[in-house]
This record gives sequence, structure tokens and C-alpha cells, in this order.
Amino acid sequence: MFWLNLAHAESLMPTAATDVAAQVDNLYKFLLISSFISCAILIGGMIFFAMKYKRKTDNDKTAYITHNTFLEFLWSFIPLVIFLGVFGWGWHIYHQMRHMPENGLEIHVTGKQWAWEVQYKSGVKTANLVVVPIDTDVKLILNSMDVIHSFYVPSFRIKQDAVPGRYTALTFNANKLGDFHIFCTEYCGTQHSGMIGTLKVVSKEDYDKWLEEESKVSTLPLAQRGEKLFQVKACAGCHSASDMSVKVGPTLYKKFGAEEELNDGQKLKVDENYVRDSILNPNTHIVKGFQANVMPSFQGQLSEVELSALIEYIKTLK
Ligand code: HEC
Ligand SMILES: [Cu+2]
Repeated sequence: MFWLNLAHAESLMPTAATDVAAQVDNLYKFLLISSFISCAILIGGMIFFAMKYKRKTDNDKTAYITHNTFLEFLWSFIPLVIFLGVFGWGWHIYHQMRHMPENGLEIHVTGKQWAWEVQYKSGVKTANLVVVPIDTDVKLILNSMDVIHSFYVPSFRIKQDAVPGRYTALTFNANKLGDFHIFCTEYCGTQHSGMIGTLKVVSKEDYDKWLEEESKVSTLPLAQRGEKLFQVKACAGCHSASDMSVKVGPTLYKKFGAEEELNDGQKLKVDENYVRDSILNPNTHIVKGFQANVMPSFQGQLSEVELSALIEYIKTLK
């Protein structure tokens, strides 16, 4: 039932994964329900009185009423009390939302066209992925490399602009494990809608483990970093790497050094530049038998080193 759904707004709202998010939802529910009640009183009253005092005969005159001080006081005073209450309530939540923790876990997040670059103090770097431990005060320090972006996590009900040339901050304390969406909510160019990331809340042990594993990545040999990226960037979902099977895209097994036929009949040798182009501008060469616009461009989502790592990994697939 609708009213029951309202009481458990989960079905209308994204999962509330912080204490603040639950409080925001309570305020929102209050506003929604009190608006419905006011609407019913106002519109219902209007219809009721229009019918009740409808002129029934030519001489049917209603009483001549100019005003009613008590009623006027009531319909001013009651809304005033409600509005002041909502103001105080909102203030209370906003204050918690913007109160930066003293000893929080600080993570740097940089927006750029069109990805979120995340850097931990230990030096670990990720793209479009923020991993945080549960029940921990986290402070994200935001900035931007180009235009204004905005970091939004619907499940946390928090949002903050990332502005070039200065730092802004966002804080939260997640109380639910899981993967939550990150969206950019400031229009920032053609791929704005693709500027999507994941905020992963894990247990404290898993967080330490993850951080330790990630710190090792930058010291791994290039090809092994590439292998990891191949998983992390979801290339593996579309390309097989260990046999000739075709997934969404062609297999990359035994591909490097071979000759590839494109759907315009052209034949190209698969070398470093071919692979680089395939990753950054997938639509410039379409492999024979495959469609354009299936593989997303990874432009802006991979650093030069990461690209080299992927290429070195693809070289080893034989
Ligand atoms: C959504 C599925 C998808 C994802 C994700 C994806 N690709 Fe592709 N990829 C394709 C398709 C389809 C083609 C063939 C059409 C074309 O050439 O663009 C292709 C083509 C390629 C080619 C050219 C292969 C050849 O046979 O000449 C390379 C290299 C490649 N992808 C590498 C990658 C890498 C590296 C990643 C991860 C960073 C990746 N792809 C992610 C679907 C995908
Ligand atoms: Cu953006």
C-alpha cells in the first residue's frame, strides 16, 4: 500500500546507507506527508464550502462575513510553527552533514573530464572507485582538474561540487556494507552522464587487506599490473584472454602481432598503437564481424602507465 511504502521509503528512495541519510529521509517523509494533509484540507475545504454555500435560489444570500481574527491567527500561526520546526530540523541535519571529522580517514578525489581519480594517503590510486571501511568517519577532499564537477552519492544523500583551483570537502560515515553509486551532478561536457563510479563500503579488515594489496600493485611488473587492470576495468567481461572464444568482443588471446581484418576490409597489424587506439578510440577501427559503439572509450580513465600495462599484458597472451 502507498502509505506503508511511505513509512518504509526504501521503495521510493535509494537505500539509506548512513545515519544522516536516514535522518534526511525522515525530514523528507514529514514534508511529504504534511504537504499531503495540507493539500487535502485546502482543496477538500474549498470543494466542501463551494458546495455548501452554492446559491440555491435567487434570494439565497449567505451571511456577510468580513474576517475572523481567531481563524486568521490560527492559519498564520500553525504554518509558522511548522515552518520554524522544519527549519530547525533541517539545520540540525545539515550541521551534522557538514561537520568535518577531526580524525577522519581522508581521501583525495579529483574530478576530471570524465572520471573520478581517487588517491589514498598511502599512495594507492584508483579510478571511479572509492573503497571505505564501514562505521568510520571519512572525509573526501575534492578538487577538479578542468571544469566544475559534483560528487554525489545518492545512498548517502550527500553532494558537493568539485571546483578547479580550490578544495571542497564531503564527509560521511557509512553504516551498510555494499556498492553504492557515485554520479557527477554538474554538467561537465559530452561524457558527463558516463562519469559514474562506485563507492564500496567494506569491513575494516577487508579495507586493510584491500589497501595493502593495492599498495603492492604499483610495484608489480607492468604486465601483471595490466592483468589486474584487465579485471578492474571490466575488459574481462567482454574479452577472453586465455582461449579463442568470443564474448561480447573478440578474444585478445594470440592477438598481439597478428593481422586483424576490419569491417571495411582493411587489414592492420596489431601493434602497440593499434591496441592503444582500440582502447581509447574504439570506434576508429571496428573489427570484422563486430559492431561499433559496443566497447566504451577509456579515454580519460586510464593513465599512460596503465595503458602501457594493459598493452604489455595483452602481449603476454599467447
Ligand atoms: C562492453 C564490452 C567491452 C568492454 C568493457 C571492452 N571491450 Fe574491447 N572491444 C569490444 C568489442 C565489441 C570490440 C570489437 C569492436 C571494435 O573494434 O571496437 C572490442 C575491441 C577491442 C580491441 C581490438 C581487438 C581486435 O581483435 O582487434 C582491443 C585491443 C580491446 N577491445 C581492448 C579492450 C580493453 C583493454 C578493455 C578494457 C580496458 C576493453 N577492450 C573493454 C567490447 C568491449
Ligand atoms: Cu563531471
